[in-house]
Amino acid sequence: MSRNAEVAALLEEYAALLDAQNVEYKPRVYERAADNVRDYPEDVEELAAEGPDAVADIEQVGDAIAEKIVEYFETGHIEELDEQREKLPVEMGALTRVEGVGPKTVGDLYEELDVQTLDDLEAAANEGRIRELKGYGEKTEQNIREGVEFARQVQGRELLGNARPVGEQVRSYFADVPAVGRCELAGSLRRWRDTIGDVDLLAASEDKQAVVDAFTDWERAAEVIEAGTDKAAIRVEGMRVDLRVVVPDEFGSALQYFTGSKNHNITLRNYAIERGMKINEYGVFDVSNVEDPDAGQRVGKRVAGETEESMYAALDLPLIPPEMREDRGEIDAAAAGDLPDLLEEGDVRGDLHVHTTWSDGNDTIAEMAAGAAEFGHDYVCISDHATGPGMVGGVGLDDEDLREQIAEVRAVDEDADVDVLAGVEANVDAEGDVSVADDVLADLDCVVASPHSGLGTEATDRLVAAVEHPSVDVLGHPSGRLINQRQGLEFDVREVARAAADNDVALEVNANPNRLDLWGGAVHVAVDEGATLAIDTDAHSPGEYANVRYGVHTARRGWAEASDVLNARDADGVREFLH
Ligand code: DGT
Ligand code: CA
Ligand code: CA
Ligand code: ZN
Repeated sequence: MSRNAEVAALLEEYAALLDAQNVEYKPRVYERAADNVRDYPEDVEELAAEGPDAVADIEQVGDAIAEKIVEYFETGHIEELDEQREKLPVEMGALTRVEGVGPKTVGDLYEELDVQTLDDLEAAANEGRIRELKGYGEKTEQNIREGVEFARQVQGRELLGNARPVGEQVRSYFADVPAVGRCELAGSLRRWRDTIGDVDLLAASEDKQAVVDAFTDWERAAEVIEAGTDKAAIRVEGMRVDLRVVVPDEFGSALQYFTGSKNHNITLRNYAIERGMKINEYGVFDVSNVEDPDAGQRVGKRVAGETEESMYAALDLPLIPPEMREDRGEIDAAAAGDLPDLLEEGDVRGDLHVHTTWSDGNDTIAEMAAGAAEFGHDYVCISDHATGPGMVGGVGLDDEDLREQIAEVRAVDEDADVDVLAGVEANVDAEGDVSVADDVLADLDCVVASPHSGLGTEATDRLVAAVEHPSVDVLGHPSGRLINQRQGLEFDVREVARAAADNDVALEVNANPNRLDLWGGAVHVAVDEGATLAIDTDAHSPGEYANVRYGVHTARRGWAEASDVLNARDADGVREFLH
């Protein structure tokens, strides 16, 4: 597991701090470098060990940036970043999470109003001080006031895509610690929730203290928050990581308990009580002959606990996959023998939504095709942005561009190791229409229609119209939300799903960790309505193909089976659906 994302975040912070001080040009350079570091398919830390020249081999990473990256891995700090942080002592991450507040605004508000924190920003907005500033009106102030509220709600919850690698890094570190027996992620991370409050880990050991010590000694721990004899918490990349250590015999019961969700556990506990059983983090206990089952945690005859399977089996239930443990009826389904046969990572055979240098992607059609082959896909659909509202800076393709691109896709397809399909990602306008000429639509294999504008409004009719459009094949990131940043469209998922099922349009589960759109609860409704899903990464470089796992587990949160998923079919099956 690499630390590429961690380094990328620091470069982005540096870019934002410079941007806030109106430094020209350099912020973009650092942002581009950050993107390429984040997407770099191998471990940047290993390059750094070889020195700055090796790091500078990464595209868009120059000597100065390469040296900073090496400095960071060697010392844990980047001196110039620390200097900028001192110059502009603001909570950049929290402030720029407010919609409409970018680094430049942060710079202005610090200069003029000494705004450093979300509290400062809220006070300035409430007291009407922002509207007094040059270039800032009443409307902006109002937007900021509303944005602060949203930013507060999401504060402290980390994206799954950032938290998951941290959890996996602890596990691989523990793989070399002799005292650690079994070790699993727990909590929301094991359930693949789209945001994570804290990272939970559970380890089994006969020597709990040794495991706690190894944990708090981990070189990646920026801080030890607390440490006891069988549990500890550290901070890694700003995230709290909780560890609990139990004896091997109680590993299954503890894992079941600490995986949650809380509501799943409550419903399961009641289910157990009705059957004369008691379930807790120490096991399942038969209390049918016990006078006072609440006299203690370990009262009754212990019938299960070493494995999670044994816990559910003791209640005559099959193991319920962690992603389903959200109290959405999974216990009843398990009891009735109706658990779905969930989609698995290996079921996905292609990607129907990726970008290239033709629009805002980083790599060519041929490179994206080669990347798809290397990832193990059978097919990939190139779906660059069409022009239209929401497409800034002339990024999108017009009809003529698309005609040319289709020709290139056909040429690449001849030699590629995967089937390369010609697609487009068209913007869904306010009427649910797409702005691509009919003859071009007819030549394309796949039309992904996605909302990029007018977000934050009620949009059921608009999305239903898009789904009913005769050329549309996939409704891309249906809500347009950006987790922790932008709320996205509101719509009646059931109504849109029903229309999608009726019109043979697939609903996307966009696997980008910033989107996860549709999300688990919505997937559950879509599957219930018989809609087909498309699990797409929206990759802008080959490194992002690996994000597909976030889409797969999000679909599993919605009880999806392989048969619900378009790109779990082979290439012929996909072509048939698109036709
Ligand atoms: P998060 O961290 O907010 O993303 O969500 P979780 O689900 O990871 O919650 P966390 O870290 O507070 O606790 C981990 C698990 O421990 C949780 O999923 C279920 C279990 N748990 C914690 N508190 C309670 C509780 O009060 N009652 C029950 N039944 N289980 C709990
Ligand atoms: Ca947690
Ligand atoms: Ca926790
Ligand atoms: Zn896209």
